[in-house]
Formats: sequence, C-alpha cells, structure tokens
Amino acid sequence: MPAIVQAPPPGLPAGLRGDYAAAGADFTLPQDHAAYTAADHATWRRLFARQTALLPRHAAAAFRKGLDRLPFAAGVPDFAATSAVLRAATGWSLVAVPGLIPDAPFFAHLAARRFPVTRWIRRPEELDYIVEPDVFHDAFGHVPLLVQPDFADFLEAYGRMGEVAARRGALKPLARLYWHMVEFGLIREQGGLRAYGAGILSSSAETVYATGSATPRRLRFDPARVLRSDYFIDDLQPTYFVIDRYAELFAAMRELPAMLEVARDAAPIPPGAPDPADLPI
Ligand code: HBI
Ligand code: FE
Repeated sequence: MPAIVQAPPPGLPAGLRGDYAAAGADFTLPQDHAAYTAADHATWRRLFARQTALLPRHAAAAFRKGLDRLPFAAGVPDFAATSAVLRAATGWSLVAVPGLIPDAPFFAHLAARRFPVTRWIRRPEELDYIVEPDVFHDAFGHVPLLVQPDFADFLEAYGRMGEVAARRGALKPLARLYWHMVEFGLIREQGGLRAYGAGILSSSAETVYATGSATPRRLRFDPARVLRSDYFIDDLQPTYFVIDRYAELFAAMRELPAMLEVARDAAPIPPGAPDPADLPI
C-alpha cells in the first residue's frame, strides 16, 4: 500500500502519510484489502508474532480473549470480516481511514460504535517505531478490547463526550483521558498488573516496561487526576494509571462534564510529576 503524502485536512498535523484525497466527508475510505502486498502481510505477521509472544505474561485477559476471536494471525486483517465478529459481540464495527482524523469525525464514529482504523502499514525498516498510528497499532492494539462489553460501552460514551468537551473548550482534558486509559491503561488482575492500552500492546518495548519496570509511577485510576495529566507522545510513559475493572471507565463518564471544566481551568500536571492527591496502587 503506497503511502501518499497529501495536504492534510484542517486540524491535522502536516506531512501525514495517508491518502486523504480518497477519503469521504466522514474521513472513511475503502480498505481495499486486495491492495496489500506480500511484504505488507509479512510485516503484519512479524509484528503479530513478536507481540503475541509477550501477551501471556503482560496482557490483560480481556485483550487476549478478544484477540483469540479475531482473524488477525494470517496477515493484515480484513476489516469487513473483523467487523462481523465485533458486531456479534458488542455492536462495534471498523471503518478504514487514511490515518489520524480530526477530533469531530473521530468522536462521531466512536459515538456510533465505529472504530476508525488506519489502512496503511509501516514499512519493514520501520518495524520498531512509527510516528503516526498504522493498521498494526490501530487494529492489533485497539480492536481486541472492543469485544469486552464494559470497555465497548465506555468507548461509545467517550465518543459522545466529544461534542460536550468541544462545546466547553475542554478537548485537551478529554484527549488526556484517551491517552492514559485507552492508549496506556493498566488493569490489576489475579496474576498482577496487566496492560490493556493499545499504545502499550502494539509496542514490544512498552509491553514489557509498562507492567514490569520499577521506573514509572503507577497510580490508582482517578478521572480528575487523569484529566489534568500531561504526557509525552514519543517516549515510554513515566506514569501509568491502573483500574481494577473496565466498568470504572464507563462509570467515570457520568461525572465527566463537570470534571472536564475543572481540568480545563486547572494547571496541568507535567508528565511523570507527582500530585499531593495521588493514590498509590
Ligand atoms: N484519529 N484515526 C484516528 N485515530 C485516533 O486515535 C485519533 C484520531 N484523531 C484524534 C485522536 N485520536 C485524539 O485526539 C483523541 O484523543 C480524540
Ligand atoms: Fe491509538
């Protein structure tokens, strides 16, 4: 799948790799599964093999359970076949997008239980790090947890909160909730701390570091704290937030509108910094 550099739509960083000219008003386009090359499927299988070897020790049970139900082992997954499994489980489906899309359409898709998945895959020489999310990050990292009912409910509620946050000038605090809990969330299970965040589970280094290293701060999930917590986008996280149940994420959405306004007006907490109200896990 050749990546074509386009003039990005408003609200997106410059130089994005996706084929935005082919996307519709809702930023979706056909996945065109037949267009992936043998090299694309080989890249997917290399990443898939590397990450699945780490899952038994580091990944949340719900992630592994979801992944086992998805047609992800043979190569870049077909979004239509994946959507058939998701629809039966929690009513979610996938839509192909050229890459990162503006907040408003992104939230609108989530609110309709449609998860936007980037259709291009990284090149073999980019195996360990890519600047923007590709199909491996989006599909392998995010999709398995859409089978978990409480998380599936939370992510739809998160999408619905997008309009509320936009109206109140609180998109930044809302983005922090996505970053810390959807991309880098940890959950405590019988076997100890496990990762469920897509940013962790699509990265071999962070999969080991997030649950095993003594370096990062690990705090009890507290929505008010997460909404104020700034983060680095291109480094291992210095702070992780831990839940005991996915239902906590959905429950947090009930109080969110008021919390978004408080966080909007509060001083952000720098990445990795402690806060007096922090709850250790
Ligand atoms: N677009 N395709 C895509 N995928 C994302 O994860 C994404 C996005 N646009 C905006 C965005 N994430 C973040 O700003 C969220 O916090 C909303
Ligand atoms: Fe992501």
